[in-house]
Amino acid sequence: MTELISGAHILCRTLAEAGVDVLFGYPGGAIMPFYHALPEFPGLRHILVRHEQAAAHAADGYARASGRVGVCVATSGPGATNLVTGLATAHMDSSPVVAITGQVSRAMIGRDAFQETDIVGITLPITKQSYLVQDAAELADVVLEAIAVAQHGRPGPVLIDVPKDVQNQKVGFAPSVGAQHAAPLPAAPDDGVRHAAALIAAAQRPLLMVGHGVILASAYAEVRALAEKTGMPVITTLLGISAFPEGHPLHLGMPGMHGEVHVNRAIQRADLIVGLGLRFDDRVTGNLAAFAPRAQIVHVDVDRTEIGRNVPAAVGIVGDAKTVTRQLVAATATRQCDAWRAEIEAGRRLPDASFRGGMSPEAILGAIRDATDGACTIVTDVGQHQMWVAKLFPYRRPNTHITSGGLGTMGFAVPAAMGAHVARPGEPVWAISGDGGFQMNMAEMATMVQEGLTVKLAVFNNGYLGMVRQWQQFFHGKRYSSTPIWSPDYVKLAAAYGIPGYRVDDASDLADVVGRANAAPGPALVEFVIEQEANVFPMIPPGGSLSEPIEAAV
Ligand SMILES: Cc1ncc(C[n+]2csc(CCOP(=O)(O)OP(=O)(O)O)c2C)c(N)n1
Repeated sequence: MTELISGAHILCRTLAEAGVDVLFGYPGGAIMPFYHALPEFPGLRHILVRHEQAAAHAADGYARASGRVGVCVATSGPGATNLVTGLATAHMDSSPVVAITGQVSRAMIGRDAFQETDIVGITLPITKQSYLVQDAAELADVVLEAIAVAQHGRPGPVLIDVPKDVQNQKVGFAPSVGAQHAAPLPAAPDDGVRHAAALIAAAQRPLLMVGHGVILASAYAEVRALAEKTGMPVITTLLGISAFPEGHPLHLGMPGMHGEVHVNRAIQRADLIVGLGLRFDDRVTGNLAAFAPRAQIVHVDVDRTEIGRNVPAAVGIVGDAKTVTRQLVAATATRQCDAWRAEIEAGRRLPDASFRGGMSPEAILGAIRDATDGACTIVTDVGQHQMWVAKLFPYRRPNTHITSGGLGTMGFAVPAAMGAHVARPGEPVWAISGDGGFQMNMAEMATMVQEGLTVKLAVFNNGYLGMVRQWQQFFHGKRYSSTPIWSPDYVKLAAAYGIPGYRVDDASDLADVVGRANAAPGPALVEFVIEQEANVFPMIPPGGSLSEPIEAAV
């Protein structure tokens, strides 16, 4: 039966009926009708953040941890523009986020009205799709389509801009949940799979390179089966970390700018690289002209436009990682690569975190692993600590490493960890940040307290914007221009928010303090005082080839 309800009610109702149960947002003038309707939908939990950027990152973290769409809400103008960094982050990392923004009323659009911004125009290049909804009668279909588009194929963010008068407009509403908007994914062509299987059978030095697409498609078992059937050593990109068990004998580690030397050397010697769900971006390849000079490349990606974009593919297969890998497992003959593995292993060294003992990254991350029994989700920020975590944390379960890979967004960890916690309320979630990135979104501690979000906050305090300082050390003659950074007293800061805060500057306290912080009932903050000028090694200079790592302090 058709009933007369407002656009705001249609929005809430359609979200709830589509299975959305949490929104991260912040109100304001142009979105007030939506917020007026919201309390009538108790199934929609609203989490009030302290900055809209955090709403977008939290929705992104929720999406990555849950495999479902993450939703954020903001008002027009500054509210909407504050979402932009979060949407760009989600776009670069293929995360299904739906953003709902208020817009000035239709009659005011184009008049430089108060808090008017063309957010559809601004976000066009960083969303899969953006809608300006001009009629409330279209809202239900737009919301359902947006949710489908965000998740379909290669996931990504979608924006729905709703003028205030459209939120107030009353129209007849007939629920249409269940409508199918997404076209089916293309089936992987058999000849591509057969060709790839033939290349795998013939290769002397094959590698399997695993990216975010494997996590997005939950293709863990399939990838493991392919690796074990063929003996191909496995490399996991930054966003592919936790897609393959760390301790598995076939696992090599991370490639690229801060990848281990034996991993990059294997790439340079390989005669075949089977890339599953990755972009071959510049942080992975280094100088493209010198990348994997002997390798043919099989590139599997759900996004047709990625194939051949950065590296030429001998075989390109369009399809999701789970389907295609399953087909590859069926098509490949059993083989092993013992000689090749022995050649790689001969060059393997321990990951070099540039200093040992004391307050080393290994010791800190080991304490977090021990306190959580390894059963935690780690969300990292951007910088040196991010690379240390990527290289050193022993991930045991799939999809337990969340980071901003493509955009490299400082400030991501704290709010994204809030979203991850909402998606996984029963397990520890640790946000690991540097002193720079933490200060970008530390106001979200208030959100955690108000909303009861149990996120553990680790701050690696080296007194610098460490990764930039490291570049200055190597490429700018040690001119530390604007990279020393002052911090507040984090223990007092935590106290001001009413949460436990700890400072550790002696490794002998690590186990005790991290254990207490992890066991505390709500959020807790631990500041780790680390060596100021530690570096992340090895390092490929920007634009350099994977064959030319800087391996130690100079
Ligand atoms: C929003 C944003 N601004 C600037 C940068 C450039 N950047 C990359 S790493 C980095 C330093 C990070 O310092 P910190 O958070 O203290 O972490 P550390 O590297 O010391 O572990 C900067 C400034 C960025 N990635 N993101």
